[in-house]
Amino acid sequence: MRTTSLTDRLVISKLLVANRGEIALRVIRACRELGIASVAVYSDADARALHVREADEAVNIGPAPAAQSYLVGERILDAARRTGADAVHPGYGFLSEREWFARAVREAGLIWVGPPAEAIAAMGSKTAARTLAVAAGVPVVPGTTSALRDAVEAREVAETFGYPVLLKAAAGGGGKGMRVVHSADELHDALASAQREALNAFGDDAVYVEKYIDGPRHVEIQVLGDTHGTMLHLGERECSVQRRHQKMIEEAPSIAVTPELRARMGATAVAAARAAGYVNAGTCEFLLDRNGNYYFLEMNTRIQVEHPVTELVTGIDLVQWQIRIAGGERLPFVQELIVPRGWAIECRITSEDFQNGFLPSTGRITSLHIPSGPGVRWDGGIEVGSDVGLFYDPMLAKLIVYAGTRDAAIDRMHRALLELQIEGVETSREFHLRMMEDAEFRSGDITIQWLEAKLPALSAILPSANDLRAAVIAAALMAERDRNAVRAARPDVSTPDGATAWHRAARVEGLRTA
Ligand code: MV4
Repeated sequence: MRTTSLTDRLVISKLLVANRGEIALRVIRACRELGIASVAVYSDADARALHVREADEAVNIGPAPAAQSYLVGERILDAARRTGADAVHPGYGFLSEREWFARAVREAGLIWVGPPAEAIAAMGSKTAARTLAVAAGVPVVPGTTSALRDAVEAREVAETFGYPVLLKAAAGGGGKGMRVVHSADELHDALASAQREALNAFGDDAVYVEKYIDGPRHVEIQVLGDTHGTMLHLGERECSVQRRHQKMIEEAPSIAVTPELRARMGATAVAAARAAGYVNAGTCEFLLDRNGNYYFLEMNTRIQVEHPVTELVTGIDLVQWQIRIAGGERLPFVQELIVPRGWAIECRITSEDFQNGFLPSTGRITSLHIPSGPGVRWDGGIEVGSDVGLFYDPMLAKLIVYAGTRDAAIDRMHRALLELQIEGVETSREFHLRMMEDAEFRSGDITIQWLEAKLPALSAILPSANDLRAAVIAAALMAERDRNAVRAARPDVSTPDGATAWHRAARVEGLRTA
């Protein structure tokens, strides 16, 4: 029984979580801490999933394909009506950034735990977002704010900004429909293919031009705004370590951001959010170049995968505050007192086979050891027996660590990754171990292009399966020899059994035992 009075004033008493996996669990945990009942929704493939069992109630919303379940707004609203939920949290992905769904939730008389539909719309179009940013005095990459009419106009615009330029889809995001153009003679074909890709991906062929920024970092600012006019920023996340527009490792703070730059970028993000009429948690993405110039790219109008690193360095529970804000509460924080403390790193643990070019891996989790100990957080959606298929995103869990300094956080992540054991599917664990051992990653001197250039060397240093087997056998033999020597000299001392000796020997040899 809860006895605190603080949360008893919450206007939300039952919240439906319109998502699955680790983020559904994250939201359910926040609900439980706030004394709010939770409703899970699930597809046929997720009938036995963790988020279903952890929620107070659960409703089946259809077959495994997301297009027939997690993406069907009507099914989710039905589930809310049937269970008497009074609020909906969309998590990330799925329906989280669909303006029509935010509107439908509101029109059904439910509380939407997210930004106003109008703010989602304002930031959904990249050209509209650029126009809005320019009007608010927010620095954007030099370029156009409206779609190109044809290749002739594209050439004129490119001439004014100078090559290389980048063609981008107005409806885009995530790199689809993007083309780098180095000279005028590439422009015509690049424009045609960018338009074709944009039409295919977004049903809209509008493409615009930006000056191409070479070798920047991806730094994003978390914002949090309430319905009473308070808009705060919670500092930055460094997200430059990504592959094919998928982030792999995120940190807070960024090694490239000084307190002075943080204050300026934070004020910029707050200005962009205010201009969009933003409320709730959101993120402004920036490119940060080598000279400390930063450019607003886009705003993500949802809670993001990497939100935990910000939670750890600020001590502010973003998901709880999303819910409290949706319920009309005031943010009780003062901007000047939100200062990042220590260092947090997140590794995305995916069911992708690092040693086979990150090929998606499927199967049933047969064994799972979750890291713990000082400064370790596991935001996961799997357990032994979980089936990992191809219907949904391959992210199984996020391993997040917190320590006093960046070096200590990297050491801690390395230790936590060594503890992590997952059997049944191939995972990205080995990739992350190699990253934590990499001198360039540790130096922090990286850009958004760094990882893809690094990957061949990172994979190459892996010994072959046969070499590993031979080394493990050698290590086990050495362990057995040592054990016998100890036994002979000290019959009174207990010696480790074979498995323990093997484990220790492998560790001494620097081998991973799974
Ligand atoms: C850019 C850029 C360089 N110059 N814009 C990629 C996805 C979309 N959010 C914007 N992106 C970029 N826009 C200009 N003018 C480079 C990227 C980019 C990128 C940005 C953030 C994180 C990873 C990236 C990987 C490749 C390219």
